Amino acid sequence: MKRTPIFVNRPILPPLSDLEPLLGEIWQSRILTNGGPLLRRFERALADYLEVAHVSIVSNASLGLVLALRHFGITGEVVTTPFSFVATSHAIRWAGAEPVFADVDERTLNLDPAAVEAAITDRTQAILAVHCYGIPCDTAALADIARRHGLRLIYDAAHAFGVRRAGRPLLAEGDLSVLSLHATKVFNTFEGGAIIAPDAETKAALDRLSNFGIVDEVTITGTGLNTKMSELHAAVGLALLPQADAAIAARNRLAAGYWEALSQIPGLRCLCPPAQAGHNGYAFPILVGDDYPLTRDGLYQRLKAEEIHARRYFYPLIADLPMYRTLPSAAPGRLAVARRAADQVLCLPLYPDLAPADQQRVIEAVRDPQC
Ligand code: T4K
Repeated sequence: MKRTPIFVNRPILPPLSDLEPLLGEIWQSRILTNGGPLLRRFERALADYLEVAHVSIVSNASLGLVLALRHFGITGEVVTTPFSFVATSHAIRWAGAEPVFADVDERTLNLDPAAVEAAITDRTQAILAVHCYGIPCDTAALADIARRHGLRLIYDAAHAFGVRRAGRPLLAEGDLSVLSLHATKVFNTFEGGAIIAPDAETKAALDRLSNFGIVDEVTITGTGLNTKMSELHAAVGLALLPQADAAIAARNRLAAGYWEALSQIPGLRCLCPPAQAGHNGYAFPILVGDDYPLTRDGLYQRLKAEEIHARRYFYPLIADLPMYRTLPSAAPGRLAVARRAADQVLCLPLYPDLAPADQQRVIEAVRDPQC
């Protein structure tokens, strides 16, 4: 019997009835983009929800990262993690700079501060760290390294919507943080992103860069890009924001269920400890080790045969992709922790309305992989 597919992720959506009045406003005003009224409202609502000073909303996080690097004029070396979605390194290249890979920490799979420090040269201008799966980086150690070496510290916070640590929003860390509002994220505007800015002046500069560098009809001050979000996407964001808390709570409940069922299985390591206060339940990554009856790829295929579409986020390692593997920092023998993680990781299906019976199907298939 063909079973219904279970995907790794499903987006949350606002009720259409909440979206319709906002669409009515767009049709009435005929302002479709270029920093319209809904975008401005969404920007304020998002900053308030995230408890950050300012956000500059963009069309996606990839371009947000490019803008963040361009804002600081980074064209030299950027120390970064190879264990991420490929957008992280691609953004460095699109900004005109060069990635230098440093290994990750075994416990978090985020940049290892000691490896970062060892990778710094006199051409290094910035660190681009990722809070992978919404798990916080060692922000204190990275800030200390950045300060001592006079580097910019930028966070790819694509996965970190709403994450708090010791009562503080993680997104407030670093010189700038970039959030993704893509369909696959904890909160989405279909496509979208946001740069968290510490002050109004930085936000204004980022907003200009996002709009061709335009100041007014006759003044253009920088080589800007078009990375604006439309009113349609902003309307989705405004209509969906009231559901963000419930979505995070549901994700954390499901993640706790996986932890309970899978954390004691020999050969498996669950990366995210159970619902740490302030986490957002973005993903449930497991690492498949030698004591498990199947390899990671064996488990991936076994689940797929059951129509369970787990995903190998993040494999292949960025440093092993054709456009990066000739870099000295990507050489074989380096990045041992990241390479092992890329070979072992599997993200299990996790989204707010994952039905209990479907989660049970996943748990049973992982628990008894040879049935
Ligand atoms: N930095 C990091 C660390 C990131 O992870 C990402 C993006 C970025 C930067 C860049 O952010 P953006 O520029 O996108 O804002 C997805 C996403 O496209 C990507 O945004 C995300 N990270 C990455 C981790 O995953 P794919 O190619 O794996 O997605 P796809 O289309 O295979 O979708 C995965 C599953 O989600 C599907 O099996 C079904 C479900 N899905 C997906 C979409 C798009 C839906 O149910 N509905 C949908 O509309 O890259």
